[in-house]
Amino acid sequence: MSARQPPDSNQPDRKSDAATRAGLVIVNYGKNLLVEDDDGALYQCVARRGLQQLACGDAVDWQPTGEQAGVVEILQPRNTVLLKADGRNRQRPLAANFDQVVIEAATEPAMDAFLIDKYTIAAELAGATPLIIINKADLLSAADRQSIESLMQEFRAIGYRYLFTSALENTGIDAFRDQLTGRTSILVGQSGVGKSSLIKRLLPEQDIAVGRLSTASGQGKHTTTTTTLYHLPGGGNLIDSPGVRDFRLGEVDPNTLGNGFREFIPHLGRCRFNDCLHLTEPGCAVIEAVNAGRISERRMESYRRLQSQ
Ligand SMILES: Nc1nc2c(ncn2[C@@H]2O[C@H](COP(=O)(O)OP(=O)(O)OP(=O)(O)O)[C@@H](O)[C@H]2O)c(=O)[nH]1
Ligand SMILES: [Mg+2]
Ligand SMILES: [Zn+2]
Repeated sequence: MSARQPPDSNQPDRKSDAATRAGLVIVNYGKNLLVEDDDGALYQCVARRGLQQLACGDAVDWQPTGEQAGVVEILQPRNTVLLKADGRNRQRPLAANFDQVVIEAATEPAMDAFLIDKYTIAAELAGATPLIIINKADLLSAADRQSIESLMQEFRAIGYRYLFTSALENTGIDAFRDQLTGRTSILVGQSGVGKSSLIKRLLPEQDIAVGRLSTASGQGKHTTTTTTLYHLPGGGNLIDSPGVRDFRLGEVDPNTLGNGFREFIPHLGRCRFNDCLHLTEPGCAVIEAVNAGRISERRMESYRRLQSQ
């Protein structure tokens, strides 16, 4: 037997089975991963060569290589995944195995209804439920509140929940916690809306960095740079993610996009043409529903915008 040959080369399965343990990816720092075992202990891991990109929330099999270190060997199939484009415009997994996408917005930075739409569609296409949080409620004038309420009525009509919170004044936090209990949620939204601030309210013991809004630009300073999974005391997990300027949906088949609009679903399959894209086709059941006031014009406009991107 050559010295370079691994000692277990005749029985690779037995060896790896014996040493392999189940784990949960808590943070992905790029090359390095923080993996939690079934007992809640944390290990600094690297992925074995050739393994696909891992994400926060991934279920993995890994092998210890030292006291608190290991190598991730196997990625378990994902129930859900959210992708994001990296600097080179390649799609990378941001987080996996969540069942709820919490879309956080505020008036500072200015609310972007199209961004909220895109997140609801990403959630639906991933197979997760959207929840909308309007944070910084303490900053809202009566007029702000009214215009936000009327936008939220659109989302409510679709079947989405929304809540007002203030991380600053500690309001709406209990209602928010209720929506998180027993689920794995990912918190998304523009930089500076207060995602980390809300998590701090839910987990006061944790050391969570919070950024400052530059008053000059109204843009959030990018504070959270890694996606991290936190366990909630009442059960459930919450994943904090770095804020975005813009969120792109990535590659979606034009024929599939309509499935991301939950309010389109009852009308899909009722168009004259099987391959109807609901843009200008005659006999389109979705366009009829818009004309009849059953689908919001604004959401339809978002649909058209996404189809043309
Ligand atoms: N007035 C007010 N300010 C808030 C509230 N929540 C957060 N902020 C402030 O908003 C700024 C940004 O908060 P973060 O929690 O860092 O925002 P974030 O969404 O995590 O930002 P990124 O990590 O960059 O994505 C901080 O200065 C917070 O103090 C709130 O409810 N009301
Ligand atoms: Mg943050
Ligand atoms: Zn149609």
